[in-house]
Amino acid sequence: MSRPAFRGRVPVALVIIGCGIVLGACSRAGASRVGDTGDAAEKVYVAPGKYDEFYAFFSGGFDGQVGVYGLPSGRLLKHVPVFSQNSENGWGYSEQTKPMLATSYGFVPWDDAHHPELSQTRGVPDGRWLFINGNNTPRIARLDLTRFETEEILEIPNSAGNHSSPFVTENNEYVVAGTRFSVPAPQRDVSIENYKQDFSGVLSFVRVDSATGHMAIAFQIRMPGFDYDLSHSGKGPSHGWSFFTSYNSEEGNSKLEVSASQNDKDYIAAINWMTAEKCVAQNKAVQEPARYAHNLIGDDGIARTEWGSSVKMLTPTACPGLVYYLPTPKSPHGVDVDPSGEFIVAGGKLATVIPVHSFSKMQRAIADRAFSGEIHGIPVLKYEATMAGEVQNPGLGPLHTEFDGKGNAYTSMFLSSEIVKWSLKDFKVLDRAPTYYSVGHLMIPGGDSRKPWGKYALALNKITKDRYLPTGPELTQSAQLYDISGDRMKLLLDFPTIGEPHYAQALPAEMLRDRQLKMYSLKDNKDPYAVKSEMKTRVERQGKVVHVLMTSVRSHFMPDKIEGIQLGDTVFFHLTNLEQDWDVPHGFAVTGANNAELLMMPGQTRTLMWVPQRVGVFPFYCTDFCSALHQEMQGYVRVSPRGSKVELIWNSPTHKSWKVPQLQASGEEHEASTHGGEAGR
Ligand code: K7E
Ligand code: CUA
Repeated sequence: MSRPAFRGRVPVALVIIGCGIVLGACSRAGASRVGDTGDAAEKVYVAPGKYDEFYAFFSGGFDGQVGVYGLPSGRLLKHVPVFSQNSENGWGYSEQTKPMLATSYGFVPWDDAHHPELSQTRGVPDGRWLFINGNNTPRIARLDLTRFETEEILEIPNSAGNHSSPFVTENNEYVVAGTRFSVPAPQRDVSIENYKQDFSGVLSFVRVDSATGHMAIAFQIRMPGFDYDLSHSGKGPSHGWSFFTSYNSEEGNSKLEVSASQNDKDYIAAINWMTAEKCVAQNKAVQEPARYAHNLIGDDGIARTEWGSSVKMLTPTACPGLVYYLPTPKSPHGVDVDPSGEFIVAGGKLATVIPVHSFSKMQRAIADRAFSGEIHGIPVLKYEATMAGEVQNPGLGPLHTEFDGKGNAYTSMFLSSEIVKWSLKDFKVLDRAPTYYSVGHLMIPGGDSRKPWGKYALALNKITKDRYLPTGPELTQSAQLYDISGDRMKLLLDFPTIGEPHYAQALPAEMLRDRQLKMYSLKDNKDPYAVKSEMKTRVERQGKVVHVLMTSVRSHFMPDKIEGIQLGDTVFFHLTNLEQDWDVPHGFAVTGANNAELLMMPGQTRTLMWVPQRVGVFPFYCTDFCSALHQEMQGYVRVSPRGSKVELIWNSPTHKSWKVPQLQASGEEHEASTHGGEAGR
């Protein structure tokens, strides 16, 4: 077995100032091997009116969303809101979508999204769904890829920093969720000094319904109080296993840059989820109370929250064979399984080699009980017993590895700012290409699946300075596209990204292109406040709540004059877009609204809550340029003092006279919420 040439610790100081060093080293003069420019331009040029070859899905990092880009052009196709409110289309502001952001902590309109993962069939992306983790308030979201919309968000209890997530198994049996920060689980009032006794690291397995995609927490595993950083699931022969890196096996609770960098090795936790299923079936899991939100958009287009009340908790000692620890040098970050399912590659960010574990050797080591000890009852396999080899002198700061399906691996090197290509045959470095700068994840289309499409590698960079026109202190993040079809990598393109892309996924455009929904069917619109013709538009008062059932069609709203609103009222504008044509949304905004605009897709109903602040007459208008008479698409709402005698009137076709009595004068006070969900208030 190969031995590392240098096994000393990378000084912590180097990590901290690494970017500085790297930036110094990577002067612009070093902008090496940009194909030749003409050649590179041709490879990324997608002529006007032509389509890109791949859809690529980037996490937005601290922007909480998903960015969809075309490759190879790098053109932004869509910004899909997930965990963060989006003023552009009212996501998280409209009454129909507010419940999507419900959590056990209340309404949480932001998160830090790191890892998009395409659903898979037999280990290959199938183009059905995209999963993505919310790190800060632990959640997993599922996007529907016929609409490019978030359809479901599941909160993960007992977790704190849902970082090693979602990482699907071969047939979406599970998406996983490992806690980055260990915490008292369940939460309780203990001293931080009691970390070693009272903190644990919970790993969650979330079942995905194969027909609907609906998620449900199947079981959780209570682990030692390490930081569980990243994950990937087995494939082929290793199907049935999921692998999680951990750092801080020192179980430090402060100043981790030092306290968690003591041990020469940390661990990959190898979880046999098929064994877990057996243990759960044998009632070896303990039902523990846990409150968590499960938010799902229904057939009627309205999000509702259901509350989970318990989880099935497994402990490794109660379920022998469930977990093994694989010692892995130096605070590993990424863990990536090659297309064959045999090699488990770790990115030891402080390590000087890239360690590669062998799944078949791991199986043998388990059978031979080649253990070097145990931690809280979890057997630790001997390092040598599972090692397939180490990639020597790869560079500094290995983080993540992807594969091209042709026997090569590509590892991102954060500190030395490069992508390193190496062979899965002999673990020899074959090529290296600089990145500008400080690459985090990298992505090859299908590169974490059984059948990578290869062709391109994408570097997702942390630092951009000097690559684009400067924009003050805050700079965009950046991606770089490399051609990997030949022996040597060639940089083709730089392009800025929205938010901080941590990971990304991509698949051939033809898998999604012709399956896109073009509009919602007006006929099938089940929103209780939908009006499907202008004849049915109306205004209803229920106590201090006023419902405006309004339509939009090129180029007017119906009604477009409303009087009889009073200060102290809460007004719900329910806008149904009557259009049945592709790419004709209408927008709706009203003066002083404290939330956002609405954007109604054709056939869709969206609801905006408006609490008038002062007496007067206020305009509303369409915000999306929809026709030559878009600027004419406007109206007025009159607000009178509380107790005013002004009658509730509006100008729908059936009520043209302005002398219309109230439709429903129930006089009852109703709660100021129209659509389900606690967060919708
Ligand atoms: Cu390496 Cu959150 Cu996957 Cu960023 S993580 S780089
Ligand atoms: Cu409708 Cu502009």
